[in-house]
Amino acid sequence: MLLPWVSGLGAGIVFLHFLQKLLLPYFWQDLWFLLKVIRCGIRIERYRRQGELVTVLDTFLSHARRQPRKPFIVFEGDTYTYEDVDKRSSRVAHVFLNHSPLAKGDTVALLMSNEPDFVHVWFGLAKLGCVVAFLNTNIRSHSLLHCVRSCQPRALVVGADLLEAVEEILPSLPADLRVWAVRDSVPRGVASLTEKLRTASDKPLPRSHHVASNLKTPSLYIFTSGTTGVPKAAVITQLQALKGAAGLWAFGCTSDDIIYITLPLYHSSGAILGIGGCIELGATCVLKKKFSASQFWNDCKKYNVTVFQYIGEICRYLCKQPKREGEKDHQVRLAVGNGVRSDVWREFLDRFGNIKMCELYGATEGNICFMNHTGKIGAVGRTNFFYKLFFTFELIKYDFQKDEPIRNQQGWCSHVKKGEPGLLISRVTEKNPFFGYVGNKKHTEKKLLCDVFKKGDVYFNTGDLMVQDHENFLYFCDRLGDTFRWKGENIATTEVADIIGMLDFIQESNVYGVAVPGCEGKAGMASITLKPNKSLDLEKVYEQVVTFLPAYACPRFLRIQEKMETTGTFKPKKFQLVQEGFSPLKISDPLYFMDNLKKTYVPLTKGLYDQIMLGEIKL
Ligand SMILES: *[C@@H]1O[C@H](CO)[C@@H](O)[C@H](O)[C@H]1NC(C)=O
Ligand SMILES: *[C@@H]1O[C@H](CO)[C@@H](O)[C@H](O)[C@H]1NC(C)=O
Ligand SMILES: CC(=O)N[C@H]1CO[C@H](CO)[C@@H](O)[C@@H]1O
Repeated sequence: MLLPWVSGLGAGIVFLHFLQKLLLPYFWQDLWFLLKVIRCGIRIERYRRQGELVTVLDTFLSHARRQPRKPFIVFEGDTYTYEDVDKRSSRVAHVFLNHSPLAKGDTVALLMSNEPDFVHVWFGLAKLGCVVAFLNTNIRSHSLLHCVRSCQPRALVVGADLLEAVEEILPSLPADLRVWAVRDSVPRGVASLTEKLRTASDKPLPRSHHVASNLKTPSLYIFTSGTTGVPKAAVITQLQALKGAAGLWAFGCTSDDIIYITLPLYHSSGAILGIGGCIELGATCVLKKKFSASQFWNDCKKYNVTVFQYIGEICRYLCKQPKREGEKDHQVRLAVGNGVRSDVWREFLDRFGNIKMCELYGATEGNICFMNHTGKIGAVGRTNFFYKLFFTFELIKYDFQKDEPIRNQQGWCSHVKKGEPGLLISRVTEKNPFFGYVGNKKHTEKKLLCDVFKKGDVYFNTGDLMVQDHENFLYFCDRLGDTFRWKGENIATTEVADIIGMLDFIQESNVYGVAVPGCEGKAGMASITLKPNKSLDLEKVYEQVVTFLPAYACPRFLRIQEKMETTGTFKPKKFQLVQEGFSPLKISDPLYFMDNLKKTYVPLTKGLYDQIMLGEIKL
């Protein structure tokens, strides 16, 4: 009697399974992912209710107690256990406690390359309840000065290899700012942290120093150019750090994973998703000073890496490497990151084996993020009924000529249809707040769109153009506004334009990014006009940009215009120029290309152009 019933049930299940595959092909993946997100939310909420706030640092400290001998960081062959990092960061805290009293909530700026001391100093300061501001290690002179000043730190800690950059600006730094270097011999005006660390105590610090009273208190400042103008420090609250740190866990990583971090730690992906994510799991990370395509797989094999973090460029550079024996012979099973193009994604999987590529979308300061929890190639994520309950985001119509969202006669914005690109905006609410930037209120307000669909509503403007397809997968299209991405960094066009504009023969300069086939992001182009009766000095332009800008921000192309066209609001027109790109066949204005060997800009000939298009010249 049981048999028909069982087979009936079986048939029913098979039928349901088919139905579900047909109608809701992603149901289980969606649901599974949602449950994870909810679990994470419940845990944070439970801690909050219990009045026991657990920050990323608290999680680290509990691992250090429970698994002191477990390797936490592996760097250039040396292993630092959880206990080692705990002790050394306590030393850092004691140095600051004794020599440069800092109060809870004070800001300390950190300028350091990827190395274990980055983490030691970060955690040491966190143990004192300080907010740590991570500075981009590529910036120099007045950009660096601007960043330091804008977050008003009480102290600045500098890595040994970056001390020269600080020496340059030392006279211009505020007199009461204490500068510490992680080096034995230091110039006048700089204190040696290394020396003090030797004698400092490694005793744990009382929890009262760092206990968080509220998860909305700032924990870090991370510089981003947002999508508007100069770099600004985005406020990363304890809560955001916690959420970011749950990323690897949400993608299915465990404490047994070994995570390879080659991305710079001054960005949120390296620091929060990478280091924070590793702490959340209690896992081990292999930290690399700088990404190297030729050493990548050797490192992965040598250290038994199972997970790595990427940006699109990393995957492309790895695909470009000469083929070798046994490329699939490694233990990497998962990669987390963003910006990999579909063609590269496919090639990568073909060549290096079945690695789960987990695409992630989210701005450092944003209040929204997407994950490819279904693994559709090319998509950054997927939305569904559940997701919409938690994150209200919309894709709205955008006017590319005017560079602003389109509003109808009543002044409201409107949604794009499925399959059409629209500006991604995300509702700012109590549950989904936007904490803005340090100091300058104007910058914060500029990132917000008000009265979008009704009076009084407020949205965070991501500045990113996205498409949602009929299956609700989301795809990244382009970045709008005053920035573009190149080599994994955000380039603030106004900052580049200001640097070029300082030259005495330049009337105006207008900077934007142009698409180059086969490259992620956009290559920089500066369109300039000359002052009357002045002539163009290409070597001077070259010298100016390489002196004042990080390598990735130097415009690859120059275009000399007779006259600069402006919009109704006197902003230089960009849309048309971006569309025209850099083809000497289509553009009659003189074009030049940056030549790092000759240390100047050279005329962009048809031959040069063809080589760039074929990918024969590395940009
Ligand atoms: C990697 O794994 C192999 C085999 O499991 C082991 O013998 C080796 O010691 C591991 N290497 C490291 C650096 O942990
Ligand atoms: C530019 O040069 C021309 C002739 O050499 C002269 O007439 C004119 O006044 C100059 N203009 C300016 C702005 O210096
Ligand atoms: C979390 C998750 O499921 N991520 C998916 C991302 O995409 C890859 C495919 O490239 C899937 O295998 C992953 O499962």
